[in-house]
Amino acid sequence: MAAPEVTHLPNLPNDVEGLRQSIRDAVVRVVGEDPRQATERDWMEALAFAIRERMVERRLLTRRQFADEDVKRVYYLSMEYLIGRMLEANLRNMGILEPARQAMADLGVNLDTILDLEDDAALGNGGLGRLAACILESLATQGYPGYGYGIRYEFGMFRQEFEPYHQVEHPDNWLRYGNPWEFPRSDRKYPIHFYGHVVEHHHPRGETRYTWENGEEVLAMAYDYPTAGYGRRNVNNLRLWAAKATRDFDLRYFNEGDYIRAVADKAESETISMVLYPNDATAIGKELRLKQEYFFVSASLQDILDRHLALGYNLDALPDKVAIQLNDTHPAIAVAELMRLLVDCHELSWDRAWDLARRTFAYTNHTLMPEALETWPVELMERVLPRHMGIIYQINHDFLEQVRHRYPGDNDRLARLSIIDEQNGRRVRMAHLAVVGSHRVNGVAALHTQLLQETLFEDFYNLWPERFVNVTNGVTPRLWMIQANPALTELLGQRIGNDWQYDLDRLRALEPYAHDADLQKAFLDVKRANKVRLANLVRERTGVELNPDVMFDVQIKRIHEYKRQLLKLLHVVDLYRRIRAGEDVAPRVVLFGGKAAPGYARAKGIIQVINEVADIVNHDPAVGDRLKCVFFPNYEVSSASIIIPAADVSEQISTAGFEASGTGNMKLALNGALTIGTLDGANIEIRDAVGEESIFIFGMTADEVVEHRRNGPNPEAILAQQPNLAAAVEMIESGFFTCDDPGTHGDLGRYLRHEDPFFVIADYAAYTEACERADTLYADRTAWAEAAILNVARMGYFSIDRTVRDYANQIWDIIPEPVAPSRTNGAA
Ligand code: F55
Repeated sequence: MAAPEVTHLPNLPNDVEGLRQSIRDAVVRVVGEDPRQATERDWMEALAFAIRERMVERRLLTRRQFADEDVKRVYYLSMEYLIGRMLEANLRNMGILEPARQAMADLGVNLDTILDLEDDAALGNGGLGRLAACILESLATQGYPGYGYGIRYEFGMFRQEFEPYHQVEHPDNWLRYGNPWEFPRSDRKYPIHFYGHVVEHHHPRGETRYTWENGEEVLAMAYDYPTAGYGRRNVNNLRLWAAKATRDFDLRYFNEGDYIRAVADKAESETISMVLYPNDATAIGKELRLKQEYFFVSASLQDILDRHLALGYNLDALPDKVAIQLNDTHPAIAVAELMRLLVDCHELSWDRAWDLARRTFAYTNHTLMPEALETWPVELMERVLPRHMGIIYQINHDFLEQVRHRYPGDNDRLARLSIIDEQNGRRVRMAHLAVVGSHRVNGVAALHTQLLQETLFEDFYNLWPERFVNVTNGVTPRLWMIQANPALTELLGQRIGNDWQYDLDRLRALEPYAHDADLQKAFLDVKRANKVRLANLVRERTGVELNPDVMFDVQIKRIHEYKRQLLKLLHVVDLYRRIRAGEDVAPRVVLFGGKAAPGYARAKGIIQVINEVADIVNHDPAVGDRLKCVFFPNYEVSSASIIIPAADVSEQISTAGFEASGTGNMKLALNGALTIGTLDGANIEIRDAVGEESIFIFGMTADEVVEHRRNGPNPEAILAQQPNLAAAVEMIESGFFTCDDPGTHGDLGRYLRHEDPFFVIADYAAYTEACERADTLYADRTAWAEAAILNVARMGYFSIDRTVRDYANQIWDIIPEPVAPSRTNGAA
């Protein structure tokens, strides 16, 4: 037993005085600068260090308590965490935002200026990565023993610029100034093996054993990011892995005498964690991607098993003490890797290992789109991960035996269910591996889960209906309300108190005041102030001047055909033409934001045409304030938190059946924007929650879309009957918006007239009609305010805390373990 002074944890003061002292000390001791000469960035770093030492104290308290209480832990495996800035979030969740603001002011530094210096941690593409970040924050906030695992990409999501209309990608060197939030763990390194071959060892009695020999090794080194809960002392951990070359590479030089080659190989092996693939809706068939997936999965599973054994549990207790959630199929190789670790390294029997693995894993699906489903050529998998290919064959063999037994003679079903797709040059279907290897599979909204059961996983659903559950997505109100919208947070506090900050359902207390004229006025004033804040940012970033007194109509999300930015753009062009023709239309600002995958030509074309239309519309003196169109450059988490609170209208207009859930829809509605949306993803649940009066639903249903596809779409016939729409399409394809090269948009015209795969043309009339309903309501300020207030009051269900509780209860079987305030630092 160590002496008390060894086991004692420090307990740093959180008052203004104590913080000021820590920050001043950190400038000298950590940053190495004279406080008299420190720059704003120096102060930012010093502040971050003062917070991080307080976070690590609570992290250690949390870890001690989890160990003492024998808790079950959940491990979230995700290739992406779209975190955004950490400074303000950490200050707020640690409960020291206001004292820190005062301490900084005492030191002569404005906190808000400092907050704005931080780069976003953009280790994700979009919804899937942001959901992972929200889930981690909520696990800590609710006191759940939850750990994140992922990759510490050297370069996150690219920075988007327009030159002047088309997207140009720039590398996101987010670590260039170092990163005060991470704790490098040079003693936490695991070897990760690639290539080589498998050797069978036959034992006279007993099972055949396998060893994986030769090939290459790279090390995975841990970097820890503490994650604080809001309003409690729990601090959880996000562990991100970086690739480091092994000493092998140094030895190679001695063996081969080629120094330059040895160093080059060393550097090459570290490229595994170099860059995030910027694709959000297509599978990436690259060897490096497969290596990234395996790299972080293997390191995470080795670490999880190490911790499990170090805590004194045996492997048979794995499903009782460990739940592992697979965020989409990107980490699905975990199913084979855990089998390898249990069978080859820990020498469990195959059947015992399989039972443990299946009871430990669960899998979240985020898409039905065929092009997004990951499949790996058997030949590639055999070369890169030869042992895993053998394990997958064995899993598939056992699984198909089960299917044969249940459906004798049904070979078509066997082929459909198989983990190996024999049709397309033999490929491993990662979604099938994930379903077979999990005890639960979930979709992310009610419609999405239903469609999973009826289409993509129909055969699996018939086999194992009990495995399928829905967990509708949510968003964290800490970031998406309290941080992003301080003015509304303040107003809510005055009207209904602050209980809703800990239980978002309590926003419902606002309902009885929805028609209160004072509240309505205050609510509209808050919205206007947020619009002024956004207008200032838009002026700074684009030079475009926005009038805060007209409707702000916002579509912010990745650029994709199915999300239908073109539908909104056609509306803009239609309005523009009608304004020029002297028609009186309701004024609006249309704001787009979002990135296109660099290899997705159609999406990049959509960005270009929006920018071109915007340029013409915004400079046409005949238009004035009646129509403005802005493409906000480099849309990211930090800009989302300025845009969202300023939106009057939220565009959620995907072709029904294609958006798994959406989460931007929730953030916008929570901030009082009224949704114009299709019956897709979570829009359906949002309508059920807020009521028909606070949402403008339009367009084909998912069933009608399927029907329409079957009959073959006929955009030309529709265009012939809708002169306004036809005129808008003609205006684009005629080259009106591209003075230099009129041919540029001919292709877009052909695409709309003859292909229109996502029914932009077919839904156009219904869409504009929904926009007009919104215009009419907007013109009645009282009626609008009432609908928007009710919208906010009824969005509590979409808190990520509810989502996480659903996972905890339906899938993980874990309970909260709040760190007791009475727990003293001296406790061992
Ligand atoms: C990232 C990498 C690949 Cl290889 C494929 C997809 C993605 C990705 O970013 N997907 C994504 O963001 N999916 C979205 O997930 C959200 C959270 O569940 C959903 O709300 C949204 O509907 C879905 O498109």
